[in-house]
Amino acid sequence: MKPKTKSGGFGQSAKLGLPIVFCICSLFFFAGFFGSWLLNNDIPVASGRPRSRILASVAVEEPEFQAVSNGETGESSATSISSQILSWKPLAIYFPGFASPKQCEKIIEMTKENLEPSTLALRSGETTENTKGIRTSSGTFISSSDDQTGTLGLIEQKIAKVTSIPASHGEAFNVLRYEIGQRYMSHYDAFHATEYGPQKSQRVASFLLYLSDVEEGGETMFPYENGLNMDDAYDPKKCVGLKVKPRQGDGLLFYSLYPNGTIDPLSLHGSCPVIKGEKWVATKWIRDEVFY
Ligand SMILES: O=C(O)CCC(=O)C(=O)O
Repeated sequence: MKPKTKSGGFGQSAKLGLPIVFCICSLFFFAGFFGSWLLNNDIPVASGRPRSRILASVAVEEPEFQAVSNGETGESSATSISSQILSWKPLAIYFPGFASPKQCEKIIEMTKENLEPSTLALRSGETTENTKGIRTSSGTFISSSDDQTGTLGLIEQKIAKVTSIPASHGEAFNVLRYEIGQRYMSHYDAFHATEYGPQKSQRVASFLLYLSDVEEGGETMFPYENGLNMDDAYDPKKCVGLKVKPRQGDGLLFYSLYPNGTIDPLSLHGSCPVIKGEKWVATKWIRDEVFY
């Protein structure tokens, strides 16, 4: 025997169900529409606080640069390189992530077999003997044309971009290694004519690319930053003033000359002794003329 269908069975409920489904769908549609309108219009909610735009917190969009037409020696695309002014006195600018860890390792790898004790440009009366202890790192010079991997060439171009001084004004890279206790006492990179005699060209700026982290010590220091410590009592061994901790891949640019071409006395700088670990850095000195 077939079970009796109850009155108001499937056929009946289907008739009633359609309007109900329609009402529920409409309700969801209007709720969704109204909700998204609220979110996109920063309408204050019951608490009285404005609602933050959810979309804004999800995606931080990088600005897109529209390149304009370039001259024969220019570049066809626009780029941005992150930087932080560490000091105006002297002018010192920091570039986080200027080179990749892989590039840094490559530079260490290609130079580590050629290191020799670092030397100094001597003033009259100075000898290797009586300047012992001023600069105790070891290092080597390497130019981008000696690097078949192209790593140094890329970095050189990036330095030219951030300094707006052509790569042809740069000396070869001086790759340095500081072991525990090794340092470079405070000094100037620019040459005072009265101390060093006439020069073919002058050093305008220095770019340091940190090739390694250092566990402790090894900071690049600017003892006279903003006029600090500028009395005769300053001992160039003393690690004071603005100190920059080396971080692999980061760059530090500082200017030895003012825009009028005279030496900035506040550009005195040096390397604090390494206390723990090892410091690797590639220095590029940049001249006011093409350097041969
Ligand atoms: O190693 C440093 O942090 C500084 C190097 C330096 O002063 C130089 O190479 O002229």
